[in-house]
Amino acid sequence: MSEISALQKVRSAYQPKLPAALRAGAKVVVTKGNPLPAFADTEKISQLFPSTSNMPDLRFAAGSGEKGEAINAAVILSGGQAPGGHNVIAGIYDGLKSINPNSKLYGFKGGPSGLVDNKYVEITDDFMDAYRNTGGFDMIGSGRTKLELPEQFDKARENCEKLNIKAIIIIGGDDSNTNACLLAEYYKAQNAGIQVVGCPKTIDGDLKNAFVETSFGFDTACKVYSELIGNIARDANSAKKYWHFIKLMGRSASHIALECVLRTHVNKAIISEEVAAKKQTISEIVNDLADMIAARAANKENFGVILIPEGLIEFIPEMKVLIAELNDALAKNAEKFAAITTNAEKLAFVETLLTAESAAVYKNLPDAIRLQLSMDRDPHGNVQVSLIETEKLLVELVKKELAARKSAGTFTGKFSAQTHFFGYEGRCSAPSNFDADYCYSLGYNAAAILGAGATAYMSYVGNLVKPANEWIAGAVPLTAMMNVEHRHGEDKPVIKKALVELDAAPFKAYAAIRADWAVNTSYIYPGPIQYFGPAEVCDQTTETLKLEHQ
Ligand code: FBP
Repeated sequence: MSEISALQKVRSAYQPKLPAALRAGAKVVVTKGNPLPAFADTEKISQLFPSTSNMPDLRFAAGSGEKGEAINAAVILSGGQAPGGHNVIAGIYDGLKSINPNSKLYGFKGGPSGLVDNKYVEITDDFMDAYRNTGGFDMIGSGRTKLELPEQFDKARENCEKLNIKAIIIIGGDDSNTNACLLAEYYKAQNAGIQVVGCPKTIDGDLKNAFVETSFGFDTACKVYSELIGNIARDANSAKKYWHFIKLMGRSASHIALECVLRTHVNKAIISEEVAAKKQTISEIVNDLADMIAARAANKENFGVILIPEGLIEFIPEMKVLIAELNDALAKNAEKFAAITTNAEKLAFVETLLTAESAAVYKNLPDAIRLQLSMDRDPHGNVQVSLIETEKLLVELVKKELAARKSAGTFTGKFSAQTHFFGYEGRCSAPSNFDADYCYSLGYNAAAILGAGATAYMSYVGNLVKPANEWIAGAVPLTAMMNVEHRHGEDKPVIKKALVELDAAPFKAYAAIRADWAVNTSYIYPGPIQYFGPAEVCDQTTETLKLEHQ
């Protein structure tokens, strides 16, 4: 590896903390709980997963340090980057070696496709050491290929057999762990002798449930974004001349926006799930923002910070209908649309394809957004909502609303806005102490699951609001988190994605204080992640986790 930073040099020596159950090695004493059926659609899940449903959860206690059989295992990273992925691999590597020094770990490259295409690297001490406590997924790469077809499973099995691999660990989000479960079921039903274990990854924070407290990466990503938001809030409060509209990553759920507002106390975080629950229209959202801006202007505070979740647009009922109509109409009229040469004609043509209600919504949007909605499509013909510049859309609409109020004499303040999008800035940061410890523990624990001979489990490390030495370790059956959902015209078994719950503690905490934060300048400036220093600065977890579990 080329030159590394001074921080990375020192940080590479950091020894992540493990739960007590794992400190004597990954060969652990296992206690089985009661069989855990799927939390919903129980019968259907039992039918679809005859070999892996209704398994008990497992709790681990420290073993005597005895060794077990050597295990050859494969690891893949799946989906978007999240801080701490390399530490999960380090945990698996050290855990496997603690069971038997002859164990081997193969990293399959570029995500799930690496397993099918047989692209791998054997992980050695030196190779592993270069990536300990670092951010990124560059050690073996990641990808978004879905591993879900029997042909892929057979090919992966063939490739594993060549290397005598008896276990696959999939580090991924809800979809990747759903696919881990399908793979585990397939192999178990075939008696293939390959265990499959999942680890919960995603900065979005939407892989959590009664069994999983949080996905890794959420902690670090939110801390990075909160540092940047705090810096912007301080700039806003210094210059007193801009409203900052900040879009935050998180494809669908608003957990990141909620956590960041709780950390920084900025004026507003729009929560998509609330917008959907209240069936808010885009003009209601814009009016709310304009009211807040006017209220602050009345206090001579013509500045502020607003957080916008990446997935907002799809949670606004009228926009959801519009997007669905556009997807459908443009798929049917792709050739005609492509033949039109000017943007103005394209927009006019699209309008003729929509119902009267959607055409009215479409017409009211700024041209740039109308073009983004009509043009940026993914390979399946769907609009790429994450590319829609919602932050700019809201600025344009708020500007229009305030101009109208100014003409009517009901707004006398100033409105000048800046837009930002924070996403990739947070995904590859060096993991916070929390994520460094949590990820290493998840990986080490995954090795313990393999040592216990289990398959179709997710690595579980819990009690996370307590210091790491009080964390508990175990495993949760993947099928316990599944339900059946209608996706792309079919009923499919999937791990349920966790959206922000409006009756849960994190949202309620925000709802209780937001009227104050909206009007009064109450900013907190969290500053950068600290790796060395007092525990109250370095080892704190997220506000979300604290509120959910204390
Ligand atoms: P995962 O769900 O795979 O963890 O990815 C999440 C995410 O970071 C979202 O927050 C974001 O919308 C998306 O990935 C961006 O994807 P890409 O890396 O393909 O641009």
